Amino acid sequence: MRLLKISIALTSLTAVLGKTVTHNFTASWMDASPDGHSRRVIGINGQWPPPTIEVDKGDQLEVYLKNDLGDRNTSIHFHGMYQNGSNHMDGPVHVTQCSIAPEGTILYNFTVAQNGTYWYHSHAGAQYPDGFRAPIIVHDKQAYFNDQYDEERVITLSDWYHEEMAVISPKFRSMYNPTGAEPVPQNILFNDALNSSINIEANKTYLLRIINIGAFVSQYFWIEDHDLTVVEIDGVYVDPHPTNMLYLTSAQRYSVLLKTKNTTQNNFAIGTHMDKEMLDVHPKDLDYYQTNWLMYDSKAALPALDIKHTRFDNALDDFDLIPHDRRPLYAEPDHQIEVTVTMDNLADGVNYAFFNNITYTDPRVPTLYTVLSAGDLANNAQVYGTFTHPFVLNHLEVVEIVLNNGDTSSHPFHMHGHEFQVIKRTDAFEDDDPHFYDPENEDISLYPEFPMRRDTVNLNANGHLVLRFIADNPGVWLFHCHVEWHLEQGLALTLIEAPMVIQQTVDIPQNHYDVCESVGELYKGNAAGNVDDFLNLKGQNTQAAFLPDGFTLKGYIALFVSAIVAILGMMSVGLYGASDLKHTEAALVKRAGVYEENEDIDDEDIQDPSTSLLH
Ligand SMILES: [Cu+2]
Repeated sequence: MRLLKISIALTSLTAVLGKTVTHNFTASWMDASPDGHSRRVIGINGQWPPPTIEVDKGDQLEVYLKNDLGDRNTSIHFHGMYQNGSNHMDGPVHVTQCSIAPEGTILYNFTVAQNGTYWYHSHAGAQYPDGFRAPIIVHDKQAYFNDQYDEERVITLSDWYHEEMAVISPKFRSMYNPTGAEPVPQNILFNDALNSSINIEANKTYLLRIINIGAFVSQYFWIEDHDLTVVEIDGVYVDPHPTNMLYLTSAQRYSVLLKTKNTTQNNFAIGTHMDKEMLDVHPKDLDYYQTNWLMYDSKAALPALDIKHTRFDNALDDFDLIPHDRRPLYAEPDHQIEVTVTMDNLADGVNYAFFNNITYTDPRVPTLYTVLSAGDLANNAQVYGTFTHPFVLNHLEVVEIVLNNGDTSSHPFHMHGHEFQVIKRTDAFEDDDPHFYDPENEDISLYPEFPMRRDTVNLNANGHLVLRFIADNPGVWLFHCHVEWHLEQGLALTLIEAPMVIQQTVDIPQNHYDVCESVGELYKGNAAGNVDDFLNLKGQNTQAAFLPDGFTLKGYIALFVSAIVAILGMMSVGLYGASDLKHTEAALVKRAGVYEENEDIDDEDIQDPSTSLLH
């Protein structure tokens, strides 16, 4: 009897706590040809596409990642997982962990206390577009739409390049690409193939989980002659919302209910279309559309897409969605962070991306490890360095982020560790008419009563966004553009949320420190690796020097072009660059507009511009 009681108790405990799901992942190079062109990709356990992770809400997920890539470091980020109490399992290198060197193994181990559609991807330099990305599905027996569908299907959308990132990225971030034109993908894939089919039966309802696991372009998604009902975005359940077309930026997810036809002898085209507005150049031989099929009958014809009658201007606006939990607008903010996105050239000729003049540059010590080694100084943003662009948040305060877009392109912004309320989003505007946030004329009565929440949101060209969240998840969280090219250009900042609580709740396993030891990266000290004086940032990684005042992008390009055609011009660029590199770290810090009072930085501290986003 007693044994039975213990057994019942253990069973119910497991039901509450969830089971443990363990994956042993070995990342290695292999060949694949998803679009007919064979290339080297990063597979997991000799499999590409990498396996989908499936868990139930409440499960413990353990992923052992062994790096068998041989020629580079790696890591995994579990996109959309809040990692409450497990900040060190978040994955971005130099933010919450060191890079995993070849032959190294790390254990990611955390409780999945949320539900919905997610994905995992490498977060070590520009690496996931080489194929290291796949879905994570968190099943939830309590989902409000659980009894409204018969079966589910997972659909991934992705742009695809024929060359490896290690080949494309250096060419992209180079003085020979002064406008920062993003590499144009060769294809868009659907479930990592071309012309795929989703097999379904008539007179049923399906839950489609659609994920854009791509690196760059946003995509439109629609199924001809079928309606979609949105029920989830980025893990947040929303009230049922009918639409016939979705627009997914990189990293966004939608779950939709699809009611199939009662009877039909036909198959239907599923269209995907890359957002051409995001491309700086439009190659003539690029296929901007892909045709896939909703397959009712494998013997029936496969119809072509009817592009002529397809309208893209009525794709779903996610701002209109209402979270099913009806969480009201958060209170007026305790802490407002306003940043403006710009793209510009620095003195090395490379085109960078900035929040308020700062382009993210990796610290020498992962920011989380600085929190854990800084004692009381962890509350002082200065210890995290200038170029991680740190903001220290107080525990449980309401934080508002205002994002102005001073760029001519849209950008999908992702916050680690949180979903945020999107309380305002302007349309896109022309270059000569940017619409930035104006506190004097802000009409807060227009903010939604129940704002939509998600973890990745699109910022329109030359417009602005206002986001709110509650700082209830102590940790170090990166906030960045999810266009991998723009992250490479430094479009990121660091939120250090409740550092004193992090010190009390996060316990780094020895395995993670061993990873640092074997790769030779620091795991104690401030952003410069200084362990004796945390306010002394001497030796921190810095961004490249600014161009001289009055030196515009147009001026730079003109000089660049003239330099190509004249040896003399080339020499002048060299001289300009050489003279400008004499800009000191102190001058850079001052120009960036922060910590001007830091007297510990002196004029001799000249550092090479960091290229450390590539690992
Ligand atoms: Cu971007």
